[in-house]
Amino acid sequence: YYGAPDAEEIIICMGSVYGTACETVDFLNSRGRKTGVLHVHLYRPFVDALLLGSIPESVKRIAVLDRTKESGSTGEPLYLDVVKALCHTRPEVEIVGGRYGLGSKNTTPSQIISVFDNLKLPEPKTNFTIGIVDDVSYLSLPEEEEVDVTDKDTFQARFWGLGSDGTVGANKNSIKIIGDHTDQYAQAYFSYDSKKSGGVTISDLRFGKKPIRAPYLVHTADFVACHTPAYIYTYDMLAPLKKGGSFLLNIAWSDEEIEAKLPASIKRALAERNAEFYVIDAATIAEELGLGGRINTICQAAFFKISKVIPVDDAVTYMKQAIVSSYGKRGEDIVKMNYNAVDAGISQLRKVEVPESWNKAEDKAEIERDAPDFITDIADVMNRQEGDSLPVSAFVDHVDGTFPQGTSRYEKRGIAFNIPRWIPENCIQCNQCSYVCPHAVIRPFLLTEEEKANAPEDYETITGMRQYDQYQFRIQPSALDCTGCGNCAEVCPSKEKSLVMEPLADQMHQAENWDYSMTISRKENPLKKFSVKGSQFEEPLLECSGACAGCGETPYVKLATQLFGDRMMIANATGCTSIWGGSAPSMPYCPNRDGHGPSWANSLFEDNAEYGFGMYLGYNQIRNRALQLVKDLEKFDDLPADLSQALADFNEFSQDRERSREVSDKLTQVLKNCKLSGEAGETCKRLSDLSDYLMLRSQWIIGGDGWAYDIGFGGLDHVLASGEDVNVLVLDTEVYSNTGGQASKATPLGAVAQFAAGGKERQKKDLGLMAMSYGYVYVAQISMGANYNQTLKALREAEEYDGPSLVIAYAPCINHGIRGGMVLSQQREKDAVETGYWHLYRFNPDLEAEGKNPFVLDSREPKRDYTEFLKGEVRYTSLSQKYSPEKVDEIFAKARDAADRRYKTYQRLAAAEE
Ligand SMILES: Cc1ncc(C[n+]2csc(CCOP(=O)(O)OP(=O)(O)O)c2C)c(N)n1
Ligand code: SF4
Ligand code: SF4
Ligand code: SF4
Repeated sequence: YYGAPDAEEIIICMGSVYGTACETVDFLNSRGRKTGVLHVHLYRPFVDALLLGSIPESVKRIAVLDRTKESGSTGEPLYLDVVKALCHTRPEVEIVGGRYGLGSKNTTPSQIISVFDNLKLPEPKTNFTIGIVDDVSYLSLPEEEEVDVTDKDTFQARFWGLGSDGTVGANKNSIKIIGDHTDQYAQAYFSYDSKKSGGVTISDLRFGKKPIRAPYLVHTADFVACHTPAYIYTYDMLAPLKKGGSFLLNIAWSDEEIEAKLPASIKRALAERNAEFYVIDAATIAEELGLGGRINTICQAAFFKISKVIPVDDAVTYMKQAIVSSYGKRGEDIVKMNYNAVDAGISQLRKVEVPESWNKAEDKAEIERDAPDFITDIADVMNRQEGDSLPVSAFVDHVDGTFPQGTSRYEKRGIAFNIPRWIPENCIQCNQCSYVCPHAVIRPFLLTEEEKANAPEDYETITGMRQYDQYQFRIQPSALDCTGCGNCAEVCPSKEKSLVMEPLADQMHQAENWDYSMTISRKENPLKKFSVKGSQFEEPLLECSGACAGCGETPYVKLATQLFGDRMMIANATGCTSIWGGSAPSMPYCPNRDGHGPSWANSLFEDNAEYGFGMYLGYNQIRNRALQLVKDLEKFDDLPADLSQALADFNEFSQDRERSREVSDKLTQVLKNCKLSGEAGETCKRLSDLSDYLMLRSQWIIGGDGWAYDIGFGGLDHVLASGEDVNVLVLDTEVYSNTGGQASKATPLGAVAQFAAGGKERQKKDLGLMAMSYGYVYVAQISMGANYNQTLKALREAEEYDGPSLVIAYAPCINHGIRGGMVLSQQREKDAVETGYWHLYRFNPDLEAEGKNPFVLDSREPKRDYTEFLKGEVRYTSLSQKYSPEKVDEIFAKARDAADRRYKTYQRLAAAEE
């Protein structure tokens, strides 16, 4: 128990909220209230006597806080235990229960004050919630403005960084410096959005001479830093800044540019708070020092200089000591470079005067945005990191957890440094740039002469090739959605490159060209959809995802949506695919212009195959009912001609994958307008109610190797064994990518991964071979960059095969540490096959029925050295930090032997019946 010995109102709680409650109790009691908090340390066994012995005699009212929501229960668990403990012994005590911290909300002192204020009311509310504004069931307690109850000498700071710019690492380092070298207490919280890389990072740090209890994020800051210039347009960063606090902005602007360009809201906030404003051009300094984009040390030094949490000279000494221990082994030059970064952070920091006129700075007129309500009312708010402010009523249309599709295209993150510029005269119109783009943000467009005439001035085009020469052709990237991975330019096969990467800052006009491209009419695909070039004239129904720049996973799924997207149902395992595939409010799966797109859902990591199988069975159960109703309807005489025709067409093509959509849509339309009465009319209506289920769908089950090879393997095996018509796509990054690269059974021998620090000791599992052993499962291994055609062919065959299919796709990932970067994703897919690291094959049981060998080996005999591949990735080369060169050679040789053995097995299979 903590608080007033003669408290009349107390809170009973478990876990870290106790710290907040203690702080708040101190705050309230210092203002004359008599409050307290009882902390339950041991929940089971729950000892009534100990609880009763800890509650002061003076207590009249108790609020029990639970961080859980037990649907259907009369109260939450701790509340019920407390009620039971007191009901006979102290029945006069009034007990209410409430929920806190739901949806990972912070619990702050002002929320705790609202709990104590509730206890003071004549009739305190029970079953209340705090931390949300519940304007639907009105259970939330009203919350006053946030109070700052932290010790006045505790220094609080918030840093905004870009994922992988080093901000988080630098802040961890600052915490260590202060923790190790001073007697101060230190605390840090790090929060991230759900983009894979290139997202937002927020670091909240506290330092102080007294113990720090506050187990919540900083909401009143002495210091705010913005390490990413673009954020000043998006986030309300200065909201927590205290009066007299400091703001550090990393930006290349002169004082004049600041006056001209700094958003008015920031100017006003600085002036109103009488804040100190500092700038540093960390990006230029880093570039000049040879640190590339690593601005972290420079900004960290600037922080120490401004904040004075410790004497700046001490901070410099400690930072330099930390540099020696981190980089000492990498040579004097690296150490020197980082020393210089520290010195530059101190010496090149510039203070900017905040003129009084900024108090009245006026906002520029906002450009109106053509976006659905969901985007402006929910997605934009969440993307500004202000989602916690949304009231419950904002979500009434989403109570079942469904979110609209196609929301990612509105994000326009503008995170690329360089984007591709198209050089029309070099272009051979192969569409390969579009084929490989991980974000579907470079596409070929076909324009009529009129559309060309209406286009923006710099919208160059060339005459389309033979099959579509009635149109003008243009390759258009989306400037603000491109991540700058460079894969498009890298693969561009024209003699002189038709794509060159140029700074986004110089290419902003492309944004308008993209917007125009999105308005032009859709043309019938002039080529075969199932060809590399033709597939890219189909709308991608996965676009602008939050995957890392250059991710190897997304191009496969994007291609599948171009081939089957308007009838796909996707069950997605948890993993990167579910994070870039659908993290609220960002939904990159989208409908086509007719409103048809993949339905997508994510269940668990471990049960995805079963989940997808359930989708398939559930859908078909209802579809069978619809098919029966079609039969029933046909039995009626004198059906209207249009209905008879629609039924006949439907029957003819209901099982035709490519035409099922057309005949189902037609029948749906006719049923909608059907005026029949009596039994026939009733049957029509019942069928019309089920018209969403007429289509032959394409069931996909998608996930990573961690899911398919390891945790979900039992279920996957079971579903493949079922013989049903489901398609499984495994994006094989050879590690658990989403959680930072843990080894899976797909990790090859020798690869360094988490839990395999010395290189994996055993060889990769052959999932494909296991599935082939059933004899009735279609199996393929693909690697897009190695063979675009084989990838497309395998996806097509898998989908067409009337039974279970398993496609395993090699997917380069940031966790591989590709030397040369993710710009080489496609190239690595090619290298993998050419060096015998990865093998391409297709096993099609249908061929057996034709008397042919079902196994087709699409990989040629490796023409390059296996170790050449390994030497291109840090996950292999880092072995040399642990082992002697001889030992590394030995591991590499073992890895090559394992891959050779695999290839020989495939060769034997391919030769079996020749
Ligand atoms: C049962 C369970 N264990 C662990 C996790 C945490 N987790 C989420 S995603 C993930 C890794 C997924 O790896 P993989 O299947 O290879 O997909 P990738 O991220 O590589 O696309 C893990 C371990 C979880 N969600 N559920
Ligand atoms: S740079 Fe990358 S993200 Fe941008 S258009 Fe090219 S392939 Fe797509
Ligand atoms: S890859 Fe190059 S040549 Fe091919 S369409 Fe794109 S820009 Fe043109
Ligand atoms: S698979 Fe790798 S590259 Fe792709 S999003 Fe995940 S971590 Fe990033």
